[in-house]
Amino acid sequence: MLSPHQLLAASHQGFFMPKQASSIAPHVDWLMWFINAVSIFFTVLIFGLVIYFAIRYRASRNPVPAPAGHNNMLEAVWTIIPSIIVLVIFFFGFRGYMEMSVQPVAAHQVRVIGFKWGWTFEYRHPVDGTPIKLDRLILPEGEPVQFIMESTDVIHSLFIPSMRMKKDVVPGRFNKFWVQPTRANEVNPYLLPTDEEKAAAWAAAYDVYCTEYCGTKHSKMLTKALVLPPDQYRAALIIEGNIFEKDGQPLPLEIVGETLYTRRGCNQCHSIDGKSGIGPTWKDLFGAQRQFTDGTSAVADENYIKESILYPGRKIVAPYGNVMASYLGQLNDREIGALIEYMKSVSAKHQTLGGPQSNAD
Ligand code: HEC
Ligand SMILES: [Cu+2]
Repeated sequence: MLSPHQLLAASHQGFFMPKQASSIAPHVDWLMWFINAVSIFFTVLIFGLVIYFAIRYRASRNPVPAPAGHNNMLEAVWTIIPSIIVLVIFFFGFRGYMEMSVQPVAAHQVRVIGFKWGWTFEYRHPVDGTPIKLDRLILPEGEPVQFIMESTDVIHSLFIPSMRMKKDVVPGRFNKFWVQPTRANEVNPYLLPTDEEKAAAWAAAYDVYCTEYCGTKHSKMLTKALVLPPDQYRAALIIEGNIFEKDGQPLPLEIVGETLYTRRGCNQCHSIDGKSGIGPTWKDLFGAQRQFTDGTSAVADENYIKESILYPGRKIVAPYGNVMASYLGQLNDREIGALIEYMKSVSAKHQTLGGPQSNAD
């Protein structure tokens, strides 16, 4: 068992806010503390004076009130000093805002896609430039990263508290933000052998949230940002770039499908244990008869599933709503094939003869 002190040291928690982990964080914190200090100072001053005056000039001691006059000096002082303070706050706020808004010329690029209810972070493969889609962030230490953010449904907001970075993710437009991480995580999960150790290392990475209330599972839009030294960052992307293989060996398609099921957020709405969620369960889906809201029906085969993924609005399974966003252009045929194999693997009506399907082609 860790002591509370060790837990605090292992977490990213600072005194009030998580420890600073980006180049902008000291500016944000400085201004926040300055505003806090000014607020506390004036709160104490004003309440102190109110109490003091209430006692000092109480009616019993001063039965005949003196006429309240006008004091030009006093008026000038309490106009000019607050104006100067407000201008100082404006100056530092504006400077920080400009620094956050002006995009660095050379930066790593990450496309951020917010959806109900998860995140997809799209990278480019460091060697061949092909897209890599992850549900967690990997960031290089000491190098600027630009986020190009969009939403497939409603407004979300990407927040990395340790980096003091937060920006809305809005449907129908791109929002940009950039960040330069300053503190690499101590443990790199990609260098660890077992899944448990990897999971623990990811758990110790920086927290990422959605901070714009976006519906039922808004609070489940949690993920992690892992900061690695640049060479390890590159190596991690190369490993992640190939979900179809592990250690150079092709993986069975249903295993790839299972990875996509969690990594691409299908699990937020579809269970595999028979419980219905926002969407129908995938248990025994393959080969089953589907009833649609328009009264028609069909058998769930490969074509139907592919159509449901690319054009979810065409056939709405009763009694569900049309809430699934299209994955057109987001999942390629090979990935959809893997998802279908995964659905088959959790469906009793489907038995593949001759063992699991390999994707070695
Ligand atoms: C926001 C919730 C949500 C997410 C995320 C989601 N779906 Fe759906 N999905 C639904 C709902 C609701 C339905 C039923 C209504 C319809 O047919 O559009 C559905 C229907 C389906 C169907 C037809 C199922 C059936 O029972 O006939 C398939 C196949 C499917 N989704 C695949 C996927 C895949 C693959 C992913 C991830 C890449 C995914 N969905 C992500 C909500 C979601
Ligand atoms: Cu959200």
